[in-house]
Amino acid sequence: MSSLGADLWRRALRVMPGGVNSPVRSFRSVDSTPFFVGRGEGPFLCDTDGRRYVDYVLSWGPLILGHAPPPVVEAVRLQLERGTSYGAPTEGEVELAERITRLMPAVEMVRLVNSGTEATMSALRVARAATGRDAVLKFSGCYHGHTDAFLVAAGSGVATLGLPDSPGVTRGAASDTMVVPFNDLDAVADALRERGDAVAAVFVEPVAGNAGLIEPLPGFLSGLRELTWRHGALLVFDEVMTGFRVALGGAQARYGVEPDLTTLGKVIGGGLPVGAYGGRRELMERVAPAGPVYQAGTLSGNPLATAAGNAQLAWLEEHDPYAGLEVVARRVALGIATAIRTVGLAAAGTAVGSMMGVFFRGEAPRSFEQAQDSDVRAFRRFHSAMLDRGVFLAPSPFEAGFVSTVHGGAEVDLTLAAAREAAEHVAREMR
Ligand code: KE4
Repeated sequence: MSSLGADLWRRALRVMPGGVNSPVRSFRSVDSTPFFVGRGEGPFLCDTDGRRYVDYVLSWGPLILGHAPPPVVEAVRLQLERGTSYGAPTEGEVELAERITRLMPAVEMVRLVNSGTEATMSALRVARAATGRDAVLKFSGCYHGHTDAFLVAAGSGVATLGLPDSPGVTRGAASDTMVVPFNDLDAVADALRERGDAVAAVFVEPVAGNAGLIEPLPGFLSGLRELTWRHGALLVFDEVMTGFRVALGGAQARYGVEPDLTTLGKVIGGGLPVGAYGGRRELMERVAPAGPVYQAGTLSGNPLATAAGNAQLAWLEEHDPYAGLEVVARRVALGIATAIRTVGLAAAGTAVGSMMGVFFRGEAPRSFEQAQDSDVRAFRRFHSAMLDRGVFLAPSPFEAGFVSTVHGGAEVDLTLAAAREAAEHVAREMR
């Protein structure tokens, strides 16, 4: 690490937990220490030492147009000169809400918040209020932000209640959460058969992006729709990551399954803090001040964030770049996997829209449990070797990667050349 980077890291560790403001940035999952970013340019990140990386993290999803895209920069610049926040209604909020509800018909009404965590926390509150039920079912490996109800590990047995997955989460908070494996409809049916009358909602990442990248099996999402209808539970698609990443209308458009509630974030903020939750009008009209379900936020829908989000979504709506994005994501993921297999290591690549995943295992996993059965040691070495060759992959084996509209042929060629060298380096190290 550069002397400036090393100095910044020493200072950061003294004043911030783990030196970061979000754990995954710490590079602990790859036994390393992070570089410090000086600037982002298109598909690149530049660190404080001037090194440049092809960036496949893209701020964990928001930057589908790459870093500092002109439409977003211009929109934020213009707004900045008119002020940063008012705490009063603005045209930008109406425009963003109309755009979201136009592009996602299942979202008839939407509330803007400041993060994905706020979105899922609030959607759960609406679901509990609407059904009068307390329990929630989620899937292992799916992440819905850090609200207590979702920081829960699977209990033993299908329908036994969850266990706190973090100190500070009470047994009471965890006890209403059930956890079953992703893509396992039988486990969902069993859980709902046993406790269905208590379940307010089933929360799912329609494409799991927090376990690497795991696609839904054919019929899984439609099966969830059928089972939740049958048991009177709401179906909530957490599209904080997949929203406007896997298709213009999100995973619900791609797979043709309409949830009752949808949560959003990342892309809809263009890199500024925005989350959102929305769905059927009769559900959302329960939210204060229209209804009794309380939720509020000082900076919710703030003009800078809505300016960025509107500019980014407007570009996506005009150009609909998803077919091309999937070609690039597939070329990168499968190309990296091929490079790794060429040196005799097991690897599988996956891509859905502009999201991708590479696993150090023979086949693409169908569940988090299968994803965990991969060579994490090899992944760590590969991540470091790719960084040394100017390619920044997510610093965890259980995160999705992202491409943008400005990841061009030159960047992909550089990435795959680096992957071939990095794979040989790892193979030598592991002999
Ligand atoms: P935020 O509170 O971080 O804005 O969103 C939480 C969230 C909710 N739902 C899904 C499907 C998500 O992927 C996320 C956040 N994603 C992580 C990346 N795995 C954010 C990165 C981080 O935690 O720093």
